[in-house]
Amino acid sequence: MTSAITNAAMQVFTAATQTAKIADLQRDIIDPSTKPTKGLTNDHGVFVSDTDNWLKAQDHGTVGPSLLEDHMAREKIHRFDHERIPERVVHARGVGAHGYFKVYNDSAAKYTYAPVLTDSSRTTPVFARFSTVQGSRGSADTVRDVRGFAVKFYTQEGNWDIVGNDIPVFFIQDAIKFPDFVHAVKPEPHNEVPQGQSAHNNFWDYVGLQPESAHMIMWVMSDRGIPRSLRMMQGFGVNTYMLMNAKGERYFVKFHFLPELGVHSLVWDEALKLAGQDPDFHRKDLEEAITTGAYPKWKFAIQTIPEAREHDFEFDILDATKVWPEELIPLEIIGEMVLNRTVDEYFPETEQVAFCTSHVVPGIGFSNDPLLQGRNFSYLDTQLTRLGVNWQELPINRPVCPVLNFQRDGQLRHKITKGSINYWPNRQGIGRPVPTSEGGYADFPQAVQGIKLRERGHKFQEYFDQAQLFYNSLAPHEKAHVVAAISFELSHCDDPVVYETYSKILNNIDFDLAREVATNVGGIVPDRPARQNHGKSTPTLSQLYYAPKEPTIVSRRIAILLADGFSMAEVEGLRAAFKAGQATTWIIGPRRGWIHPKGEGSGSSVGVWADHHFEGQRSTMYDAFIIPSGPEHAQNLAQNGRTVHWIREAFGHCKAIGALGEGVTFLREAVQLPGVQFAHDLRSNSVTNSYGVVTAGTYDAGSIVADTLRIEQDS
Ligand code: HDE
Repeated sequence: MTSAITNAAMQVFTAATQTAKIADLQRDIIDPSTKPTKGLTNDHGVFVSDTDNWLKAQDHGTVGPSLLEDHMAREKIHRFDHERIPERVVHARGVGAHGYFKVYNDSAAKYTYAPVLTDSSRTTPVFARFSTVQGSRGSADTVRDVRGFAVKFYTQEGNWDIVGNDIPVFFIQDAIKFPDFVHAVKPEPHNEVPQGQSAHNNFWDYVGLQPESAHMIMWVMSDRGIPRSLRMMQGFGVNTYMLMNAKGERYFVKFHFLPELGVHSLVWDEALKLAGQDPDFHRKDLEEAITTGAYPKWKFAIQTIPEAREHDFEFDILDATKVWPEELIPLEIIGEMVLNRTVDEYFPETEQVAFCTSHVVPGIGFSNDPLLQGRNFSYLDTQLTRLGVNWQELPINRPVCPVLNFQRDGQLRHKITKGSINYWPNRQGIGRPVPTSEGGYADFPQAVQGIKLRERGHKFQEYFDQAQLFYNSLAPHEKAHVVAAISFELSHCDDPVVYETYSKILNNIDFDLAREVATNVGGIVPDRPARQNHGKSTPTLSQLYYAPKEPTIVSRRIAILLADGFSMAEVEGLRAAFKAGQATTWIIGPRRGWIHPKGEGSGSSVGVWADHHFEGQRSTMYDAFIIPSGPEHAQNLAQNGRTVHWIREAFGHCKAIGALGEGVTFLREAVQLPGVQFAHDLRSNSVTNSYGVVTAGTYDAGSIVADTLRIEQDS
């Protein structure tokens, strides 16, 4: 990225992001450039004169033993030895950003008295952390996995956390199963293989024996499992929560985030390659979008069901393996979330942020969803191990509203509370703090009765209806991707019991799916469906449904492939047009340096500065490509194996590709696929579009951009 873009955008975003939480964090931010002293100190403030030589007993010129008395050296090493904390047992790899949340009006007041959801004059600061689930902190971003979508709302009534995912359902129905599920998906215990993948015996063995996971498996094996960007995913609270209104009425609720840029995915081959070529692809994408001012934005929506209608549905609304179909319970869009600030330092913010499903504010509560009830125990518990008992005092976790209570002591307590009283009730009862019902969290007076049993409701026993609904709702290419994904995963399982069992599970979802996968992986090919397909489908489950209404190239990465001898006017025109569409443009040339247009010699400083050289990047890192005209430039490109590979690979990944004049000749030769013709006449001005490739004889930035937009949208 050019520093010019970064600096300009930085100024815009610095001004725009002063939420109450950012102001709060300032108390703990150290900016070395503004410290009154330049001197380097130890942890106790004593200046250090030498950080590079351990104190030794030696004659000058000889090496003597290092002395333990060097307290400066010992402190440095001790601190270093303890830099790591336990990584999250799941969702270890993540990336976070700050932003804000706003509601549009008070329409949700029908359901809740929580001001964060009803007061449109408020801007609530948020911190969002996105994550993969299976891999360790150092694993790759683009693996096939669920993505965590956790948001901490720093409301004036305290912190509220939605600890959600990019997929609306979950693998299991009861929290007690979570340790088994996680053990099964994580690297196998004997050899700690595989990393960042569910393609192994134990995972498919477990889910084959737990058919309640079938619905979630369909989602993870679909394109949802390999998002193009964290900014292009839906977010779901998954569990069923409760809302309470001022009249004391309760509603079941599900929370949704809908990305402004639509839902988009990588293709599997791209995801696999990126995992090696750029393991930080999603982290960098988020950072690039925010620092260039293309702030990620989601609409926030709720689905609600009045308490009295709990049992009116075919499925149990407390079962986290089921969606609430939008045809039955429509989404109400009530607000939006924008992320507009990257973190200053990864560890104290993204690593130390601690989410808990039990963090709710007055007006929001819990349902009896058995997954949620277990989660409410687990998250607080895990933070104690990860961060210690005073984790809520850490800057990223502390609320922006006052905290005052009699909780005390414990390791690493930061706060110093004055006074002689640390209990309630106390003889100074009029003092502070006193429990207050006004504005306090109110539990709903709910009658509870039952027999203690280890059982699940009978509707929880139905596992395949919605898995089938999801699969039926996919477009043909999306279905093909599911077949390929499950076939890939089961191919990595070498125990026949595993792939045979799973082929059978699939036959409960779709006969063709089961047959295709079983044939691919050596399973038992069924000769009849295990159950009748109910034939229902809904458009809202395919990610195509979430494409933006107007095509957009905002924040898309467009590479202009250049060799010496190109046309300067064209490149300048294209760059200006892409910039106007808020895409980022990257010049890729034979070297990082000046690439010269037609008629300029190698010593000339007339030209375009290449951001990268052909070998330094890969086609997978870009959304679209343009090859300008120029006979010499096209010939230079054609002679380079790497550029030919760039184009062939991008074409195979269905990327939008544009070419002009002689660039089209290069493109045609590079792709060289039998039967693929880019209809094009070099003398003609007309723009043609076939196979996602836009070609034109001569330069007209307007039509090239318009067509690229259209293709971007289609692909
Ligand atoms: Fe989590 N989950 N989870 N989970 N989860 C954790 O908490 C757990 C579940 C989710 O960015 C852990 O702080 C149980 C569903 C996200 O810091 C842990 C169960 C959903 C994150 C934990 C579930 C999630 C976590 C590990 C079964 C989607 C990352 C570290 C009942 C709605 C949050 C931590 C972040 C993290 C427990 C199931 C989402 C161990 C017991 C369902 C996004 O406490």
